[in-house]
Amino acid sequence: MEKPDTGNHFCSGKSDKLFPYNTTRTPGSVSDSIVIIPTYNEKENAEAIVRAVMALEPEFHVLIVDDGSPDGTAQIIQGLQGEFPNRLFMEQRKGKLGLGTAYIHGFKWALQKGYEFIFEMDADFSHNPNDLVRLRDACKNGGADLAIGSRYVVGVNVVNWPMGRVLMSYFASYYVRMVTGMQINDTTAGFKCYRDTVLKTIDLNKIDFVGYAFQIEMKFLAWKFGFKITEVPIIFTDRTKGESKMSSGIFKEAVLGVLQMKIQSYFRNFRR
Ligand SMILES: Nc1nc2c(ncn2[C@@H]2O[C@H](COP(=O)(O)OP(=O)(O)O)[C@@H](O)[C@H]2O)c(=O)[nH]1
Ligand SMILES: [Mg+2]
Repeated sequence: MEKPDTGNHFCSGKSDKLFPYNTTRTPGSVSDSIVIIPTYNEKENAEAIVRAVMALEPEFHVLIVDDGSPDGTAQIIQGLQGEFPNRLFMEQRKGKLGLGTAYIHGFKWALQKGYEFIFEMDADFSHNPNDLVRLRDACKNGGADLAIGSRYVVGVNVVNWPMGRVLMSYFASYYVRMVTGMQINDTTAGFKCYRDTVLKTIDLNKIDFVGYAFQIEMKFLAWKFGFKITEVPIIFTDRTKGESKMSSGIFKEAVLGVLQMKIQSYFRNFRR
């Protein structure tokens, strides 16, 4: 009997080219939606987050992009793949290459497979998997090209983060709004649904940021290209298991990077 395509491939990061997007979906898979979940040392959350997405209606597929987690996250995912054939995929990279490049890799993979709705979600349950349905609905039925799970549509919907982190995130969002002019409340959000056209339009090989600032850059480009962006209110809850990978280096990348990004945008053409 032929084994199902587990989708497990080793790769080295930014230089990988999966273009052009001639779609190569495994027969038998029916979903138009794939949730990309980047992981680094998420052994406490890996199984539960996969099961939570797999239990949803309508059907979602999952792509884990693991950066060689030393804690064995990838082995946990491999152990689940037999249970979810043609629904649970994994790409393994050799080391911790950053959240941004993990997503870029995942986007290229998902476009090549022909998914129409491509999601970003954290592995640590800060993003409630049940909200995937509302994000999808905003794109599929609400006409959005990019739906953002937003903490700051009405007030601040963050649970259990230390006050310092809440303030930093809130004012980072404000700073980005001021510098870029984007009318988005939660500019650093990492819970999103992209319509495939957005990711096909943005040149994924030219994304500058590797860390969390990547989230800002993707929104900025989608906005500059004139895509319809909708914010869907969500409640963000701090992780209860495992550790955060946030660092001050990531923060510095964002502060100067956003200014640079804005200046560079004056010299770019955003016609589709
Ligand atoms: N593949 C990959 N995943 C990462 C990397 N850094 C963070 N992550 C994942 O990105 C998500 C968000 O990271 P997290 O540590 O929860 O950040 P925080 O919520 O901002 O504190 C989690 O699923 C992490 O496992 C990385 O360098 N590579
Ligand atoms: Mg987190």
